[in-house]
Amino acid sequence: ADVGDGQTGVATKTAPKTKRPSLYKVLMLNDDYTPMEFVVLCLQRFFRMDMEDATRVMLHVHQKGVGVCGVFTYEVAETKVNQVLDFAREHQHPLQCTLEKA
Ligand code: TYC
Repeated sequence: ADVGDGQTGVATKTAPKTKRPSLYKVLMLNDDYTPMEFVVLCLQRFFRMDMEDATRVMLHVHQKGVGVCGVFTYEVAETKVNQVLDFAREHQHPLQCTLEKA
């Protein structure tokens, strides 16, 4: 087929490529000093969990050492990590949070 670009031949179709963004887990880390209620508050405030889910995740981290708060695109995950770290620092708690490729 003449495709109008000065070339002739068999017309081929290229499927429109949509690239899905990589996803990242936000992990909460246990420590001996941050109050349980403060961790629950962080999970409610920055990860939009209700009291029940926030308590379940906090207890999981408390018992296992680490837990997943959610899975997000890089930019969103990074923002949430920084929100938790800033809020913890502000309240002088050693709470740590990080991201990891899903
Ligand atoms: N281990 C803390 C305590 O006993 C509670 C805690 C839970 C701290 C989860 C951090 O990510 C954390 N007060």
